[in-house]
Amino acid sequence: MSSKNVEYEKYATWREIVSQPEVWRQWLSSAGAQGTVQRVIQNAASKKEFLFVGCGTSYYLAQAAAGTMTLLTGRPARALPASEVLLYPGRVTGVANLQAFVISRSGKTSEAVRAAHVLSKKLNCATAGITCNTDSQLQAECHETIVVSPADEQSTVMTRSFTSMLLTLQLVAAVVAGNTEFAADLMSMAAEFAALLPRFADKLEAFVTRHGFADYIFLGQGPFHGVAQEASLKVMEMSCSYSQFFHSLEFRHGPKAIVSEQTCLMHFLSRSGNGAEAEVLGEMKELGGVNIAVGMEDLAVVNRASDLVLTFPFRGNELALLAPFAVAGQLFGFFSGLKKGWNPDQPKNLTRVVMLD
Ligand code: F1P
Repeated sequence: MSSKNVEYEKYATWREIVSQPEVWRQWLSSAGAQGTVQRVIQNAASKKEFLFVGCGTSYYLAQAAAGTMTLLTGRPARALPASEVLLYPGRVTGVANLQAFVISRSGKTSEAVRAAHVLSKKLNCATAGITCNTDSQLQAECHETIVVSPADEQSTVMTRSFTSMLLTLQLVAAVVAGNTEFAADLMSMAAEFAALLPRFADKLEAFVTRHGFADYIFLGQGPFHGVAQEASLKVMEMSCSYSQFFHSLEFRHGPKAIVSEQTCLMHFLSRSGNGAEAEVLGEMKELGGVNIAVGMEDLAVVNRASDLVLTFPFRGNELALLAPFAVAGQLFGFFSGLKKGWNPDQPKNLTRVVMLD
């Protein structure tokens, strides 16, 4: 990282962002042996379907976790905002064979706690919580609750809490699927990303210094769509910018009308869909858009049409890259906010927890 990172150290948000590889490595090295994690895995292994529930960042985390669960286990998994469980409980079906996961960094968000209560106490659904807070109402509503305390944050904006709770749920999915190789991939990813994060930061810092945009687009398919949603929220929360997310190939079907030289598009390129996603990237360049490519392979077609390329060359399961790809969005939001004069530690209009009467 540039010498400027000394200046960034005053921001809790920055310290939390750059701490992620080490927090992941330490947490993942012990999480699997924790009694609560083992009980959650045992309960989940007997279920045929999965439901992941959260609010805001935690809902986008739910999306990425649901995609991972289905792709690893072959069993149906979906994500719902906590508000949907409260307003449309009829959308929760098949509870006898359903394992629900309620995700909340604070474990205090009113909608998340109330949704856990509806799931476990009204619908009699097996409900596991995951939080970063050691003292939360969520735990009282769930049958088991995983507490990822090393990932808790001082900041309002969620960064390492998102990635660490996601990695935990991916570890659960790996063990439920009997996929020990993927569990190992998560560990090796954490080790490899420690060296890459500073490079990502330097490149994004320089890119943001050179450019200013009127609007932002984040594109991803499969579980990477959850990462696109979260990256979009980071830019909104930290830079107060207009930002949207789409499935990569969906963007052609109308929304691309907004693309101009003032539009920045961050493409999360998966290995499974890379060719198709890279075509969209090339077409957006032709429309005048400014492309950031976040991928795992060095592709000439991507390099030619991108204004910034962030590559994590990883030979393991691509799903292990959901967390590090999210970090690209976190850094982009951080630098974009600073450039616009905002303080990432004091995001406009936001509170750390949304508590309702
Ligand atoms: C959920 C959340 C965050 C958002 C803000 C307000 O919090 O919506 O996603 O960034 O901090 O709360 P939680 O339920 O995960 O604690």
